Amino acid sequence: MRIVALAGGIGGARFLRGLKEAVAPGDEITVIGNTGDDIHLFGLKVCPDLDTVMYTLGGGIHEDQGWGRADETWSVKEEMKAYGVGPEWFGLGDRDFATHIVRTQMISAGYPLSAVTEALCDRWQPGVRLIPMSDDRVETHVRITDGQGTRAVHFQEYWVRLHAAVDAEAIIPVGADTAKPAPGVLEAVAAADVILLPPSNPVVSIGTVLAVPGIRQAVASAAAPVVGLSPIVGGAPVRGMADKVLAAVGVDTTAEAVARYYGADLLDGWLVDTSDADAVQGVEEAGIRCRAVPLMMTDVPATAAMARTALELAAEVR
Ligand code: GDP
Ligand code: FO1
Ligand code: CA
Repeated sequence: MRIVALAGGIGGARFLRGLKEAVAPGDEITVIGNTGDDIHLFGLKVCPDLDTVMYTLGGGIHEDQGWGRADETWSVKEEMKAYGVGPEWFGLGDRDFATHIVRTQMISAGYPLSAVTEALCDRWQPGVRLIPMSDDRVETHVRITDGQGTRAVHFQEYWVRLHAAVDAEAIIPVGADTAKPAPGVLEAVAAADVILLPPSNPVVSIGTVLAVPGIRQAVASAAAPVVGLSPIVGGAPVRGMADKVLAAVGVDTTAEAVARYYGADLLDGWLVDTSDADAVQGVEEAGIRCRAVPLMMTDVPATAAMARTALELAAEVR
């Protein structure tokens, strides 16, 4: 079976670890990764969501953080601080720097991001094919108003430095409107037997992937059933700032509202947590098959059970 999953960072990666356990030998998983979180720092291109998927599935992730490397040291970061060269608020470790150096070196040599990602994955062997949503630069910015007035800040500054403390007035995936799907993306979607939307951030992760012209259309018109899993449990994100960015796009922070945000033209099935069982009827009325099952990714077996249920629902709605 050919499975395609769109993914952001921590939530997507954790789901994929369970999906790998749930599939049969010979099944292929292609991950279309979000690059809207990418940030250029110290002359290097950092791809947080691609790296979180690669490290998590490749066994190098810092498990508690969900981002960055395990067994990290911070000498380079300390030296940059000693030189007074910022920003200090984004935690880049020594091991992680190596990934960004290799990536930036290959891009400078003319390789597209998709080829670079493939090369980095040669080392990590994530067990899935990881393709960036686009080889073109897309960077999510957030419009905010605070003591310094109204301005746009990079998504990473909004989340990591400002902790999403101020409201997000608008989410702007800069470059998305002229970006092209990376090689292999549309082909993988067209050839898929199942397409999954993991419990990633619906706006700045899945939403950004879908904002690349051609991708949403391809997923909506694909022969494969499309099944998503709610990242909102009990009316709140399990972690992160999904509530803030959902508000920016006028969507309530509920399991039902997110399904409607994706749309019945895109989604065939939707899994909500048992605590949101009251949402099932509303989702079904929107024309999307819906089931309430445990959706907390507490460990790999629990996540594998979620993935199995998603695949079962896909078979039902096919
Ligand atoms: P990020 O790029 O690191 O923010 O990761 P993603 O965008 O891939 O996923 C973030 C989303 O994962 C958040 O909106 C969380 O609510 C969601 N999430 C994290 N853990 C869980 C979980 O155990 N269950 C569910 N249903 N969602 C989760
Ligand atoms: N998230 C943080 O909350 N604090 C950090 O200092 C931080 C550093 C960082 C470095 C490399 C990387 O790949 C990811 C990093 N993240 C950090 C996570 C990053 O902000 C992700 O984009 C979030 O998980 C939201 O998508
Ligand atoms: Ca992300």
